[in-house]
Amino acid sequence: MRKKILVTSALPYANGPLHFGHIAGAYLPGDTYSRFQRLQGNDVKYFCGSDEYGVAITMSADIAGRTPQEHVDIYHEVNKKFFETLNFSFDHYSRTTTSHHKEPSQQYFLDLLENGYIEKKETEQLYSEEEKKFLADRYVVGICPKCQYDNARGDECQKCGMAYDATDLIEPRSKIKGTPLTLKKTTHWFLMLDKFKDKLLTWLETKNWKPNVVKFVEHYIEDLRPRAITRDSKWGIPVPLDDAEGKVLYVWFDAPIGYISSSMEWAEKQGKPDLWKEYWCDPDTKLVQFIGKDNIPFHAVIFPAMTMGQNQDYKIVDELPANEFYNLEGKKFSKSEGWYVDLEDFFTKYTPDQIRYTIASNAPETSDSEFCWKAFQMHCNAELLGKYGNFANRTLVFAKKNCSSAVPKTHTLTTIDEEFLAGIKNLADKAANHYETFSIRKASQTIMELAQLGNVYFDTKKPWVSAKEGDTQSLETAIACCIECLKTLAIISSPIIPTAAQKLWELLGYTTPLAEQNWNSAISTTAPPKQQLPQPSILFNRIEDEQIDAELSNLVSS
Ligand code: B3M
Ligand code: ZN
Repeated sequence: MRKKILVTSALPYANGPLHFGHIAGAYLPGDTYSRFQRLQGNDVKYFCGSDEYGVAITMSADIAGRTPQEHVDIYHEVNKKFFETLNFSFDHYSRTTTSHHKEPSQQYFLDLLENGYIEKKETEQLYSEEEKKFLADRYVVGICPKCQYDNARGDECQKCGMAYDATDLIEPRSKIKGTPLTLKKTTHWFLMLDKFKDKLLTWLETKNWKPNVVKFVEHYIEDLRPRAITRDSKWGIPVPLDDAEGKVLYVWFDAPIGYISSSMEWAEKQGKPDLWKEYWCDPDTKLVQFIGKDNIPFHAVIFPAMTMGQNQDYKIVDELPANEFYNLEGKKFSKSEGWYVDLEDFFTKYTPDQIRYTIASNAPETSDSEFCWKAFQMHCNAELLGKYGNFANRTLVFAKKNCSSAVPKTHTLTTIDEEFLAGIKNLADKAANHYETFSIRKASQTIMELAQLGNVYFDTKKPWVSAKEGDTQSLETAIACCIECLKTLAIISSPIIPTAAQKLWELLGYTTPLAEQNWNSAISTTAPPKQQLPQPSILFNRIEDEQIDAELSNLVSS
């Protein structure tokens, strides 16, 4: 039965270049899942977009000497280009400054206010006498109330992950000026999160999420408190009230609604402005949201609570496969500290499939992991080239020479042949289960298991000996079985390495796009004998030691 599946990946801030850590956390997992579910014949819509409000933007814009709009206009395009280069298959990539975003964001606020879940309060907020303005979030640094880290950010501690209000910091000071801050009365509107505690706990019990997510959420829900959801700023969605001059919605209030506004913009571009409702307002839709672990509170607690408290029948997240962090050679990616990989330079030498496969192979699904240049070389040379590419090349070159560049007939199957064909089917089913359960690390291992099964079968059958002995039937059967393996390899690898998989699909003589196939029928339909096989060509390049040595010395010297 065809299912409707809504997939989202966290909206990246439009305030600077993205890096491999972003790919590993929310984007490669979301893209592989979307590609897999499309192959399963499901009706998938994959939405994302740039997150363009909040202090992360205004601070970066200030430092760059730009207006916030000028700044996000630059980095929205940088984000889009990054994702296009990596072949992420969004149905739409929007931005929260789109005109579609204001109405649903203000509707959420007004509904929550009307339903008694937002309260106006006069409170004391942090004020900078020197800058003559209230400061919040990342404009503030101080001592973390939980782990005492002395340079903790104003919205969450980058050391222990605790999320809090800037007023919770000990000895708060201005991030820009370094000056101490005082408390001054101001009015803000608070989301009464504590009112959702029982509803959230009951809802959470219906989820079968990863232990790292459940543990974090249960702990977070224990201490739910009213949370300020407005800010003193000119940059953001205006608070839709007459007495809220100079106040905007807190970025984390409007950003998750960006998934909905992205789908609204998509629907309009389809010429069917209400089409988005068929996904967001259908209880049978499955909503799967891919994020990094630092976004768990907002996606597992705050946005679900907001949606419970407003009046539209929007879906609330069904699956939340949050990933841990992905580092670089043992340390966090940091452009400011020169500890990063320049992606412009990277893609002049390596391919998107090589980095997609490498990240999938040690994806941070249950614990932090990292990118290492030596491991990258191993994954590309020993696996992509040595197993996957080698099996494809030896089979297709042999077929060109001994089977007139066509898929040969299958004659009487021996036990080895039958076991091989059964093994192919078994590994395809394993791969499907891994994709279904968000385990792209295991899926990438299964892909290589299948490639290796093919290489071992080729070595065992020795078709080159059959050719010498004139045993055409054995030779043809062996190559026909190898082509079945390659066809299945193309299908099960396409969510992770779509470009190479499509190329292999074409090398097997197929002319319709692989992405439009149905997983089960493509795997169970034998390649037709006499199907013409194009000129074989290589699928992956080798990476030489000198290249990796240069990358490592470049990393150290930068
Ligand atoms: N932009 C935080 C981040 O980039 C934020 C995600 C929003 S998802 C609605 O990690
Ligand atoms: Zn801390």
